[in-house]
Amino acid sequence: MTADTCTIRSLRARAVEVPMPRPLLTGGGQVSIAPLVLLDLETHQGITGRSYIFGYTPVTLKPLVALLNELEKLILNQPVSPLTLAEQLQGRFRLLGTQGLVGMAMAGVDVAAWDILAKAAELPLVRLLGGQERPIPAYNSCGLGISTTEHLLAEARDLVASGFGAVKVRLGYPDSAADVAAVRAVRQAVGDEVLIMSDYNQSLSVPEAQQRAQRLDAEGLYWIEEPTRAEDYAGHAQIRTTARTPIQIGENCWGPHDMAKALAAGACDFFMSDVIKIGGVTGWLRAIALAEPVGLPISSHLYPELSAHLLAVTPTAHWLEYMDWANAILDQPLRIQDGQAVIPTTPGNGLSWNERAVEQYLRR
Ligand code: SMN
Ligand code: MG
Repeated sequence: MTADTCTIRSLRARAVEVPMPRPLLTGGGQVSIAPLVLLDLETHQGITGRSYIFGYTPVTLKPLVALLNELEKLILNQPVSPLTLAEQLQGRFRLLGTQGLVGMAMAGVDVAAWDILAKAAELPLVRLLGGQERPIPAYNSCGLGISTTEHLLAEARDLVASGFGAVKVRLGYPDSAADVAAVRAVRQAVGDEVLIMSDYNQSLSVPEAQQRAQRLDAEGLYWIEEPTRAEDYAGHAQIRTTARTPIQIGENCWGPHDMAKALAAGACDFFMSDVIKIGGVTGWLRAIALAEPVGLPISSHLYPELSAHLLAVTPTAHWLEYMDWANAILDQPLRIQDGQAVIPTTPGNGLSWNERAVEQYLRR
């Protein structure tokens, strides 16, 4: 089977609500279930490409499925060429813009299309992209929401028990002293060797962020993520002028174009790419090309299964964000060994559904 013979037969989109093993309160709101849309892009040649979209809130699930059902009509019978599909869909939505759900739906199709190419070539995605399977350092992002110090202590111990060398704590408590107390609880639980990332989920004003970052500088955090509104690149640049701890942003950049603006503004020390918001595999490849010449460390956001392949071909690869939120509906959840993600050697991106679980969590 060669890739150029594949043409699109159908696009199936199903919404599931998967309970999260550890519900998470962030500075930007509560997440207790993973609202996912599962995509199956079928070809006339019998190869099916897969991807999923994290919808953030169940409110997006039905609109995303409806959008994908409309997108199906636009791509039916087309060759599986992610770049051509991207160009066509970008043109189609030029007047509307490709942020938000439209951009996410497009990226979902892109990821599934690349999966088809990899399967047709009988290669894992990482190899199709010219790389090789290698262990990818991962931090455990499964828990440590805003909580009591007792809970943080116990949870942090759990999160490193399986060998993770890094965890992420959510901040944005009512005051700076409580932020510091949360970080200290996690530090007490994990010891000095484990890295602690932190995430404010956009909850502070710029002056408040500057004050809190200054207090946190003494705590040895590995990064402070999204201290203020994601699109306020100037604000993040301002925070960087007084914070010693590196500033991480990027999960809310819509495509490499937003990323270019963030970099031009000097908004961050580290960048984390969300494979769906950045525009799929195609968007990711374009984003990492911006990072390489300036030596900008690239981490991933959500989608650990897919991001492992992509970080393996990222010249400035940094950390994989590990969460187990899709595990329940996956046939082969991503394996973590000694704190590192293990890229599967099966053809494609490694996503396949546990149909019994999908049936159980299906949102009709
Ligand atoms: C996050 C993203 C999506 C849902 C919950 C929390 C957070 C992260 O910003 O970076 O993991
Ligand atoms: Mg974040």
